[in-house]
Amino acid sequence: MTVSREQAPSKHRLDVARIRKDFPILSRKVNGVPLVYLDNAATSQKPRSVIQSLVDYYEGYNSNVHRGVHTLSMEATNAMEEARAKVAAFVNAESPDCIIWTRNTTEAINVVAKGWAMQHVKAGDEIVTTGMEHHSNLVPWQQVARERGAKLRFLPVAADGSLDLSEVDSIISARTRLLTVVQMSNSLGTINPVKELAARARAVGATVLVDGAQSVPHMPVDVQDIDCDFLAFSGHKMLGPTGIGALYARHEVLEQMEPMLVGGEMVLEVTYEDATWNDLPMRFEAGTPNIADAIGLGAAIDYLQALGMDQIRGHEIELTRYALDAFKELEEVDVYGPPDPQARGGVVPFHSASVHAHDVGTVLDRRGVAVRTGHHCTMPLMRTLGVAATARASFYIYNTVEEVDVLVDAMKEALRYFSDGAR
Ligand code: C6P
Repeated sequence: MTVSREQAPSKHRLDVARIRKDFPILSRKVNGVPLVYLDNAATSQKPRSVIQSLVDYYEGYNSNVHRGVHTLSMEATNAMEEARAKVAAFVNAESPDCIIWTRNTTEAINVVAKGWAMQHVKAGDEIVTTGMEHHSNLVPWQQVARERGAKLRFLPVAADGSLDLSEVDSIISARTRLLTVVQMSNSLGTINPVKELAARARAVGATVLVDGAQSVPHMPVDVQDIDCDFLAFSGHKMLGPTGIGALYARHEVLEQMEPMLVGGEMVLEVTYEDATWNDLPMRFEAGTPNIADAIGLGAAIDYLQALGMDQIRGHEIELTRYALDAFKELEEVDVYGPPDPQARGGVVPFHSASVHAHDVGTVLDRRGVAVRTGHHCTMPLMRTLGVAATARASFYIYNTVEEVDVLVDAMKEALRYFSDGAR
């Protein structure tokens, strides 16, 4: 390996070698070489403790929740509610009742769009978002705006990948009913000043939603400090199972919302003609919930908290700094997002005019390196950047600078291969 870069002295204290032993998948090979998993923004790998929590549930106390007085049902109910309390504490929610189980971030945002926005956004109102949103935090608002006669407005993306806030005082105005903004961009890595934006939105009486899909897994996030009304995030990006996510909602806002789904479990009293709604949070959880995966998310939070979110953030800043320096050696490659590793998460998107992103992905895969290629569910942003697709490396607790070296070497190989016309 020829890359000669000074490694910054380590301030974080993650024992990555030990952490890697907790993740069975990291010892597998891909195409005959060790797996280098750099697709964590898409989904993270799972530690043995999370996998074991699912086995424990199914082998030991599998049962429905909130329904039975029998022992298994009470054990399952307690475990799921304990997991809810862990999620609440993780984002500093006022109470576990402010946490609604969803399948993922996408569903959490839709719960707000259908259950809050359809009631509270009126004709002539404005919904303010940004030019770097994931489709999951854009398409629901397009629908709300269309159906309610409201207008969507965008805080634009500056050339360095940060938000251009020069017009913020005219974009967030007395007409703003909702500000909905991603805290960490999945396509640029940019960390947005959500606390300052929320304060600006509150000052004009607007409601605030934060898309925490990429931030909650990677940095400390505190809903009371941000002062947001909603925070949406997914378990599968933070060491938890797929199929479980959460919506944090401020208590008084939840009281003003309508449930998106109705049926069993979310009702208090039902007659042949009518029904009344259950207390929070069950009012928003119709039908049997995803019990096992909620418990698994609780185990994932235990794992993250044992490491410390500040330490995790520090580790990723170092990897990102190292990767940004390494990519500077590749002149034909453009790297997107803010140049300062402190201003971004561990997401490094890159693109070369000489190799299509999908070809990059294929060459990298031959070297065992898993990255995501494509538009990353941010098609409007790709148009702003002037590219159809990028390749994206994204880091987590188990990644190492040696893996960044493998990535950069493999990218050099892709550039050589395609510039030689050796297709
Ligand atoms: N981004 C990525 O590879 P779901 O799919 O519901 O768990 O998360 C949706 C979502 C919402 N907002 C942001 C900022 C996201 O990054 C994502 C998921 C993945 O970038 C899959 S498209």
